[in-house]
Amino acid sequence: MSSASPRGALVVVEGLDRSGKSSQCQILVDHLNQSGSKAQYVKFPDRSTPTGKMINSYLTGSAQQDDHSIHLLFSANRWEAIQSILQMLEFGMNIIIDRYSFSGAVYSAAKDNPNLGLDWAWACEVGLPKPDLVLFLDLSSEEAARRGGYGEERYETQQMQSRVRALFQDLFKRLPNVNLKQINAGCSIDDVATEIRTTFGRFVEQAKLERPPEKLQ
Ligand code: Z5A
Ligand code: MG
Repeated sequence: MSSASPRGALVVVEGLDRSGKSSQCQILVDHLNQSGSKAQYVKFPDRSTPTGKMINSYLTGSAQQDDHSIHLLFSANRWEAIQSILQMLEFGMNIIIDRYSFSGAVYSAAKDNPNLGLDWAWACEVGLPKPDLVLFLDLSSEEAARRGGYGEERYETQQMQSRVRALFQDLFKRLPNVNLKQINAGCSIDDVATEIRTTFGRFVEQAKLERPPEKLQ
C-alpha cells in the first residue's frame, strides 16, 4: 500500500475488570474485518513476551515484584510493541487495543504507595502513540464482581476496583487532549457493541488522522 493511503485508526478500549473490554474489542475487530476495513486486535499486557511472562507470574501470584518494577515492566511491555503497531497503522490497519497506558497508570497509582502517584506512574507513558479514540467501558465495581471469573488474579478485589474507577476519572481530567468517549458497560453485550460501532463510525467520518499519530503527553 502506498504511503498516500489513509493510515489506520488507533483505538483503545479501557475499563475495569470484567467490563467487557476483550469481548467488545473482538466484536469490533470482527465487524470491521467483515465490512471491508482491516483491523487487528492487540492486548496489553501481552503475556507472550519475556516481559509479559514476568507480568503474568506477578498477576497470578507465583512471583513478587516491587510496585515500581512491576509498573515499569507493564510500560516496557507496551514500548516493545510500538514499532510493530506503528507499521500496521501506516499500512492502513485499524488497531484496536485492549487496555493501554491509562490502565498502566491507574492500577499502579491505586496501590496507595506514597511514592507511586499518578504523576510518577504516567511519566513512562509519555511519548507512546496517542490513541485517536479512547472508549472507556464504565461499570460499577459491584456489577463487575457479579460477572464470571472475578477474584482469580491480583488486583481483583472490590476495594482495588473502586479506587481504580475513581483514578481513571482523575486521569482523564488531567488529559483533556485525549479523545475520550465513556460508554455504559452495564447493558447487554449487544447494546454495548452497537454503541461502540456507532461511536467508531461517527469518529471515522470526522477523523483527520495525523501521520504518524501524535504522542501521549
Ligand atoms: N494492568 C496493570 O496493572 N497495568 C497495565 O499497564 C495493564 C494492566 C495493561 C490484567 O488485565 C490486569 O493487569 C488487570 C489490570 C492490570 N488487573 N486487574 N484487575 P487483563 O486485561 O489481562 O484482564 P482483565 O481486564 O482484568 O479481565 P478481563 O477478564 O480481560 O475483563 P474484560 O476483558 O473487561 O471482560 P470480558 O473478558 O470481555 O468479559 C468478562 C466476563 O463478563 C465474561 O464472562 C463475559 O461474557 C461477561 N460480559 C462481558 N460483557 C458483558 C455484558 N455487557 N453483560 C453481561 N456480561 C458480560
Ligand atoms: Mg480482557
